[in-house]
Amino acid sequence: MGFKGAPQAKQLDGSNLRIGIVHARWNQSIISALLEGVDTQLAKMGVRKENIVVQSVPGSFELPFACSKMIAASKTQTNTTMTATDLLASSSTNLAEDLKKASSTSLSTAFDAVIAVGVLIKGSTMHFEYISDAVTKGLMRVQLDSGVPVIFGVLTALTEEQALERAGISSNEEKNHNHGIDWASAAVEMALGTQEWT
Ligand code: DLZ
Repeated sequence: MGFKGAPQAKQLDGSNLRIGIVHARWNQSIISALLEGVDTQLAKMGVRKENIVVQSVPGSFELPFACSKMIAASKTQTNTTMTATDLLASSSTNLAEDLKKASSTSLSTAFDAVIAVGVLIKGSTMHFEYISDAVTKGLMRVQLDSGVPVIFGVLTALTEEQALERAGISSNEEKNHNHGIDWASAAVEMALGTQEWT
């Protein structure tokens, strides 16, 4: 029996995208499996390794702040591969041609999408409810405020077994599905979509 929950991934080309990943370190083995799912799917969709930046934070509660900082920092760096000095040193006598080349080699380092990955497992106190709510609202706010899609890669599981199933590593193979795959597809789709809308 195949997994029926996730919509079919579109055939999309992520080869020009830059993707940020921020993950929490709580429930590390589950996080690792989810990150593997993200990584495999990003590669399948053509996203290049050098265009993926991974950062970690202690727990899920820190994800919104970290995503916000990561996006803001990436927007302020614009890497121009041909500088004015390069232009002056250029042996070509055709300045117009050189200027055209310089602008076409300018590469933005801004992220096209960020994936926030965390695993929250319900305990015996209200901690789970408060953090789940804060993180969900925080990540939504970051994407609306920044204009950069932030993918909600946070499992909010009632039991550890549920989280293992959603990371594709439980002993019940029938129930296994790695949600990291869906998060990577969503990141590429949203990144390409927002490029088309502007
Ligand atoms: C404190 C805490 C607890 C109890 N459970 C989790 C969890 O299941 N998953 C997770 O990502 N983080 C957990 N944390 C840590 C908080 O997210 C946060 O890192 C701390 O409260 C410090 O702000």
